[in-house]
Amino acid sequence: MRLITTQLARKGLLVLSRAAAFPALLATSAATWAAPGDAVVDEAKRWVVNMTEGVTAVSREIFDLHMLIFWICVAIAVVVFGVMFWSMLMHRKSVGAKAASFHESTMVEIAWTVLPFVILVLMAIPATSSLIKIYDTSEADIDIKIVGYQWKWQYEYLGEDVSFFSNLTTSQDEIYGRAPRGEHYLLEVDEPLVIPINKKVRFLITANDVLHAWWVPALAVKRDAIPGYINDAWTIVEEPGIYRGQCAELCGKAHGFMPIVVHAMEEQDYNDWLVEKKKEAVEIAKMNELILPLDEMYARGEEVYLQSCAACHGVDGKGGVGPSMVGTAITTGPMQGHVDVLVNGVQGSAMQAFGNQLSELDLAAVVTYERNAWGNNMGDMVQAVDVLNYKKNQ
Ligand code: HEC
Ligand SMILES: [Cu+2]
Repeated sequence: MRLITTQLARKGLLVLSRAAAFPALLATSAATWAAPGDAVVDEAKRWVVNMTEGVTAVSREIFDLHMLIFWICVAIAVVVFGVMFWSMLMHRKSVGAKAASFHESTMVEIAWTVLPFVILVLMAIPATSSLIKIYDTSEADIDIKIVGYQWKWQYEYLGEDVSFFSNLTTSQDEIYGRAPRGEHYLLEVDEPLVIPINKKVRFLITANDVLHAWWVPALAVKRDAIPGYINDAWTIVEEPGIYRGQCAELCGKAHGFMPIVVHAMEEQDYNDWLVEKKKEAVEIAKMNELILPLDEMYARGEEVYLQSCAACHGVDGKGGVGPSMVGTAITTGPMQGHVDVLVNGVQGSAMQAFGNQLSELDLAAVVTYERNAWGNNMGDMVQAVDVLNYKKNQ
């Protein structure tokens, strides 16, 4: 208890001393957010309490609207509290003030109904004009479908045959305090969403399992991802840079582990990236035709396992959110059943269908790994072509 009190006191002092430097901090914040690229978290920014300005026309407009309303509130507060304190001071008993004894002033009643009404209508005018802009998703140059999963995002470039998953890359060691935290702790992914600058990008946002929300503050985009329903949003980023965000709807155990990274680049770089991505897809298709020896499948499977499965089944296969993988009827039983769990998931459980999330090669590798790791020692393996055939024949 004493510890908590002293800690609270210390924290309070810190906040007070920081608050004294508040105006200076506001100025630094504007500078950091205006800078393109990946802003380093500096101590000054950590303590900024105002909203951030963002990097798009819409985000700046929202910021200006926020400031406008803020100053209107300040003005109202000054007037109301001013009158209140002035009356208390000038009409106190010790200077002999006598209370007035009137009842029901029609003038006052009308004034305090009409005045707030007028103020609200005045505030609604700029707010509505901003909202209309935010919701105008027409005439987009690029359409990207975003799907929320427990717990990752999938990005699909419509009409381009490019689709991939974006997974958290912060290591388990950092999360459990066994290694120092990196600069982008819990805000880093293996494959960021890539978009070109100065193009209108429309996002079609939905979810595969439960509610999620796609939120990137710097772009002022925050939209719910709802299973069976598509929400849209848009952005035009003006400066190349890396912008980070998070899922903003409580979506289960690893809600804090599905960050968003948007990499905005020059149009030429974006086009090159797209070409590269399409080549990759062709290569993956080729890889699926390979027949690999057991040790290579095992090594590949271990990588896939650590990336996609360990969060639920444990690094050592002993379980967590999901059951243990050691010596179970599935992992040491018939191959067919094992492949089926991976491809189709287990209905109504956290075990999702990985059939369209992992390549056939990766599916085969992870099954091979599970059957041979942690003392399961089955000695058998599956090849990509087997998984492909299984999918075709089911
Ligand atoms: C979001 C958490 C989660 C992730 C990620 C996950 N699983 Fe599962 N898994 C589960 C749960 C929960 C079950 C138990 C399902 C049931 O039977 O109700 C399960 C069941 C299984 C089973 C069958 C268990 C048995 O009885 O032997 C296998 C095999 C399996 N998972 C493999 C994998 C592999 C391989 C991956 C990675 C590609 C993976 N899982 C990723 C949660 C997860
Ligand atoms: Cu989520």
